[in-house]
Amino acid sequence: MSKLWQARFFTTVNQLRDLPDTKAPEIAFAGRSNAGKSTAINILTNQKGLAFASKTPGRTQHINYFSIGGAHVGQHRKDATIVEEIEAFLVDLPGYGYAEVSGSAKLHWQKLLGDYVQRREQLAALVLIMDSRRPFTELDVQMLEWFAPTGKPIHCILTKADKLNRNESTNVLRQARMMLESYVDEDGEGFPFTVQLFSALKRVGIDEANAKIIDLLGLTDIPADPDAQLVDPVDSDD
Ligand SMILES: Nc1nc2c(ncn2[C@@H]2O[C@H](COP(=O)(O)OP(=O)(O)OP(=O)(O)O)[C@@H](O)[C@H]2O)c(=O)[nH]1
Ligand SMILES: [Mg+2]
Repeated sequence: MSKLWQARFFTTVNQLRDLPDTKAPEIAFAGRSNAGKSTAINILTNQKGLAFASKTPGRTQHINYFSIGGAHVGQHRKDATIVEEIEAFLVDLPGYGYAEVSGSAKLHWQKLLGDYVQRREQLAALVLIMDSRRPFTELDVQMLEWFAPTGKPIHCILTKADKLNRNESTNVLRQARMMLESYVDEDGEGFPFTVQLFSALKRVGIDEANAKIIDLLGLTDIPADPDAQLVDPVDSDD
């Protein structure tokens, strides 16, 4: 059992001006299309279909908000008193880098993502989801560099670690740490960047990611229940 298991669908938005007028801290999952954002949210919330996960890249095309706490919040009940009980939000962002999205739609999303991560005050931290076989693509680095100046933490999750052997996993984690440590501000200070390996399929790194997200959101987790029922892991994609 984790506090994140309380997550429920809250709202979906298509434009920055429609972002919910909420006060609770939020943590956003960003990453390339197909990297495993929605799957990670499903595993962390122990709900198979909460965030849509798919073999077809580009499925998450809106910003989806999931609320934590405020136990009686329903999808259509957004009145102020109920919204106040919400303790935090998980935000599933549309994936970037999806080749078949048309030029103008791509620009729309690129701009929206950039503006959202740079300006959203409620955003406490970013979870950067990357395929462990090809982390830190150009667009991932751009996302990192857009967000770094806010001074807020970035937790990188290297997904699909089940595709790597032990040696490859060790190497990719070490290289990722070196890459993140190479960022320093004008005073030579490092940024609050962290990284871990993750596999939804083999259930690797779930506790670590859970603890990190709970911490970044300033929540207190609820004690683990050894008898809790876990949802099925995902299907491997390729
Ligand atoms: N082998 C393996 N496959 C995974 C893992 N996580 C996700 N996948 C698969 O990767 C594919 C894409 O996962 P999604 O969670 O839909 O990816 P996404 O980042 O939300 O993609 P968009 O919504 O397009 O941005 C699906 O077929 C998943 O089953 C993992 O840990 N291991
Ligand atoms: Mg998705």
